[in-house]
Amino acid sequence: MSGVSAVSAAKAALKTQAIETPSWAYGNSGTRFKVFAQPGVPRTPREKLDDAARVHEHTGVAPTVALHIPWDAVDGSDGYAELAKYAEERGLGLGAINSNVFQDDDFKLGSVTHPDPAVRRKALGHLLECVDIMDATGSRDLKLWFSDGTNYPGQDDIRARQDRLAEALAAVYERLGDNQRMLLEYKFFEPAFYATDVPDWGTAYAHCLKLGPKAQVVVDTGHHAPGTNIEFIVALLLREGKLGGFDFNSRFYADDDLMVGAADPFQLFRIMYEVIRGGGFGPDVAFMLDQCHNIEAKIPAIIRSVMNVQEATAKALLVDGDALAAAQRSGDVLAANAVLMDAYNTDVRPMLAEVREEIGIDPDPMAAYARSGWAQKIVDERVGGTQAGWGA
Ligand code: AOS
Ligand code: ZN
Ligand code: ZN
Repeated sequence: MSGVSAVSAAKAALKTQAIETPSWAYGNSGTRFKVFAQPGVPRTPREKLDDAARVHEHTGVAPTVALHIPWDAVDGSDGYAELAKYAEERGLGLGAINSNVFQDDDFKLGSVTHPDPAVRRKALGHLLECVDIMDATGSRDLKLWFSDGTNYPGQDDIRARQDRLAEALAAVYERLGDNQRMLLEYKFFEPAFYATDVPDWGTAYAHCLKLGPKAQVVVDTGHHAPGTNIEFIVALLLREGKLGGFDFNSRFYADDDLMVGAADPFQLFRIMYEVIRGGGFGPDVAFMLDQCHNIEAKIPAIIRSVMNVQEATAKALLVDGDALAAAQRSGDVLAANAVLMDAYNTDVRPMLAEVREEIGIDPDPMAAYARSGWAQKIVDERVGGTQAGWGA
């Protein structure tokens, strides 16, 4: 493809990208040491949607918001339908429903893998309730992350816990509607330190494969050991038709939940390249953020994160596929690497500014938000904002 048509194809693709922001990123959050409360944070799910609407207004590519139950709980299925309507009135849709079977005393030794069947029933009940909520909100995806695991060798039976997990996942799968999916998230450690029940993509993949096509793996970029080649996992899952989406964030050490693209923009580019190469750039792979903004202002941090994903995507879209394939075929290692690096080293910011102008928004989302006065308005109007949920 010539330079000019490559750029226009990339611009057209960028206009179709959708990046989902998480409701919990708008609220106060912190580490186990301290929550630094920020003035003006949302007090209700509706106020989180108000903030998300600002992110969408200034970026043009953040049309849905992931909910977390019970952090975003409202009364009854009518309440969720009304929340969906509230979102729609602001140009938004409700996205993935995130379940929570990790913040209840009963789940100290596990949720769906707990040795006590009564606790397992309680955990399953919550997951099924989340599917009821999806029916009311029109959400497609149920995102399942389990903190289940053990801290000490011998604490529980590793194999039996897999059986219990499989049983619960099968019950949830059964309950899914035709247009609904379950996305199973893995995480190599924390809060369990000896053995986590869904520690890696292989475990998630094995369960999803058995369950069927509505079960897909979600890759949280922060959930890998240092040095893991995440783009390889992405390529493999896509090849197997099992990549359901991403929880994007950045890590330096563990599950840091920093702004995506902040710690390692090159890794994000490599991931996006494999997404595009594997045919995953489309509605079937959900691009979600899973971040917390503990010391920085939340809305601009989310805007910046969305822009970081766009920039990595734009660079990946600019990889000259023909030149790369030719270099790979001829075994020219350096030329092949140079093709990727040329795309990565392209300054795509002017192109993205044009994309924004072409869809009728300000070319500089950060400046537009700063000028909008929203940050001051929420400080003036919202008193007593709530904590997102971690450590609550
Ligand atoms: C936890 O480490 C995971 O990243 C989950 O995605 C978690 O459920 C999310 O951060 C909040 O729902
Ligand atoms: Zn996550
Ligand atoms: Zn995480």
